[in-house]
Amino acid sequence: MTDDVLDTRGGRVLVSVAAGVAGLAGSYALTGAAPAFLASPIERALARTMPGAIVSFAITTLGSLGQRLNLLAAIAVAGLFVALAARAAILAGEAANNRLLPSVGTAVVTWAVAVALTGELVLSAGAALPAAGVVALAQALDAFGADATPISSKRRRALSTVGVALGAGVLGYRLGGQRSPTTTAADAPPITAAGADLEDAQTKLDAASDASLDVDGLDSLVSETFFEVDINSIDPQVDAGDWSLSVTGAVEQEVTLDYDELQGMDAENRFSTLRCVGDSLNGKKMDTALWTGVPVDQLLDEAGVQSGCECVMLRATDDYYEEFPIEALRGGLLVYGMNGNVLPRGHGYPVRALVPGHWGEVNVKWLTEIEVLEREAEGYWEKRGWQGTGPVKPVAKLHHAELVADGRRRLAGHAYGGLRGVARVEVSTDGGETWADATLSDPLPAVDGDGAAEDAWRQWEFTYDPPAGGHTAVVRMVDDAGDVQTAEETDPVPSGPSGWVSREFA
Ligand SMILES: Nc1nc2c(c(=O)[nH]1)N[C@H]1C(S)=C(S)[C@@H](COP(=O)(O)O)O[C@H]1N2
Ligand SMILES: [Mo]
Repeated sequence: MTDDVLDTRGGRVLVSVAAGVAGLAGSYALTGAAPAFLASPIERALARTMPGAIVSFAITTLGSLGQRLNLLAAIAVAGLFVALAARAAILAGEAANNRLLPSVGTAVVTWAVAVALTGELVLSAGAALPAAGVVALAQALDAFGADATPISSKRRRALSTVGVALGAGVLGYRLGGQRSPTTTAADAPPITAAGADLEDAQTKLDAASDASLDVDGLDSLVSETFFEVDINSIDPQVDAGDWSLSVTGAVEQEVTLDYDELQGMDAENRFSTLRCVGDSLNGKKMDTALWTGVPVDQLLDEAGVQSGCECVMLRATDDYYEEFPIEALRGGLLVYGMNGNVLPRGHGYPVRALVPGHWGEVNVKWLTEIEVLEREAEGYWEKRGWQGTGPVKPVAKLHHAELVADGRRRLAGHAYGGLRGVARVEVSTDGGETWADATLSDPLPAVDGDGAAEDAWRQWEFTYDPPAGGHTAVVRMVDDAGDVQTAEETDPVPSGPSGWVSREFA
């Protein structure tokens, strides 16, 4: 019986797991949150195959943490692969009585697994070398401490190996984090497309800041940070030079467009609000941007649409797909710019669809194909129990409350009704008995600069003398047709939340 860590079962498991941690860390350090990261292809496979009930449960009960579960599971599986590679190499080395086999074997097998998963020959070394290094370290420590040392020293050797692996983990996490993309439009470079009118974009953005209500702490009319919802935590990385979009299926002729061609076409700058069907009633998955893109309908006309169901399927590089009426797409844009800058990776770089008035999910990012269908089909979320391809439900949100001078209270928020428009926001300070009109921000400008943007939210503000004792404030919006937002409360699942937002004040 020797005194080697690697001679015990537990020791081998410990070193293998440490190798798994180091392998993940090394991979992440080189790639950041990119498709070349070892866990990314596993996450995509999970996103494709995870049963809808689990996905919906995770998202609705755990919120954004739920959306990270796939990633956590993928990281665990990727780490396990590396650990198994290390364990096999350690055992093989012992069986062959070969001192090089454990580390070299770990490197080779981990590299092969990483290449098989990611297809990256060079970046896969990021996983292989640190994993092999941990195995070599455990061997070296064993070699130094092998001579008649007390058992505590064996434990110390094992802990040293684990400590080094954890240190590598922290370092890899930091380095990878620095490589990972920022997703706000403000950090992206300006648009350079020939077909885009940048002066017009700037004029509109200026108009938006003029129109914003003067309420400290209320989100501006153009969102400074824009929510993100993805089926994967790790976004696709698409090279604009390699990108193309095809119109396929029930068409007279297929049409294909590349990035340069798209950027040369006449584009428009359009304010539009997006809201996720999985948003909670008073949640934050609702934001507004100035989008720059080319109207889709000219492309559809060029292809000559002959759909039996008057419906289309949009597809993307992350294997996401959504089906909805062609009519809705006709009013849409192929977007490559956001707030005057290049569309950020997190929002679909190089090109996403913008479909006015509809739930966020049909605004397909990293868009590559518009398939005109003969028959209705289900989209990614509909296969998982959602019904989020239709028009958004109207909502007035209450995100701001403060006490101002003279004991008065000020409430504020945003209201959005898609193409129904926002004509009024009404506030009740007696739990819904009586209602008064809130002050609205001026509408954002329309595409041609005249009149109001068709599909954009408005801010509202209401200041009042609070009654003595407690009271409940309630808000609701009224659309351009005079219809009041429904009071009936529903969950986000399956077709979006409804009801009136209310808040109690003591
Ligand atoms: N390719 C692709 N497009 C996508 C998604 C996705 O996961 N993959 N998520 C959709 C959902 S559910 C929403 S709500 C919107 C969110 O857009 P944003 O992330 O730019 O805010 O993108 C939609 N487009
Ligand atoms: Mo969504």
